[in-house]
Amino acid sequence: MNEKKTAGEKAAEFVEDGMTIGLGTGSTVYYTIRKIGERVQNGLKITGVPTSQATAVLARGCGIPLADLNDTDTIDLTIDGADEVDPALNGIKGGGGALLFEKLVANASKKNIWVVDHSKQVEKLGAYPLPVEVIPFGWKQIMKIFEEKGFRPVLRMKNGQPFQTDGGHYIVDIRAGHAGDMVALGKWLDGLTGVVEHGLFLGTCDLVVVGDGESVSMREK
Ligand code: DER
Repeated sequence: MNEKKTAGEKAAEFVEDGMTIGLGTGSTVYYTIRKIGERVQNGLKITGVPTSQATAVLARGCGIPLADLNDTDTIDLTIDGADEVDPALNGIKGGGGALLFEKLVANASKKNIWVVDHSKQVEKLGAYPLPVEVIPFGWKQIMKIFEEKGFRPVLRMKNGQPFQTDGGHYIVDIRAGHAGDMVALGKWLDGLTGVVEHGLFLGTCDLVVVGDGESVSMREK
């Protein structure tokens, strides 16, 4: 059974007529967007706010009307994926490279739902490399800072070139799981000049929909 599909399609049930919906990025929320598109074809009236170019193309292809975040007052519900989710529904995101726009859309949302397969559930965040979005100018200086902290930074590459986000930034993946206090780590990263955003999403998710084999479960914050 496709656990991503099970979770993704289940989350689409939370979408109601007249809502403005934040549309996440990734291979699980892909199924949510497809299911929402089917419902739009059957008369559902919603407006989607995409978190990436890739999601905008997918949503447009599904016939979902879209709006830019800057033209949106509030977002009723955002549905997105995640790379790790702990028991308190804190998470690591950014595996798909969309973390900055995802965090902006999530922060503008009344409710956030994450859709994951069961492998994303962890007791403690940090086994998954933490994506850190940095501006290209001086990225090597930031790498040095991470190396001195023992975070083993890796510049994310694509087709032999540094991966570029929709915002034109680079992503450095760091292994900081041993840092322990994720709140303190997030605050430290927020203070680093040249760091645009990071993939620690703490206190964001209200409900996680988990695909597990044939079944789907949900956990609220
Ligand atoms: O970049 C992200 O945070 C995406 O939501 C993504 O990493 C989610 O992973 P998925 O493709 O396994 O759903």
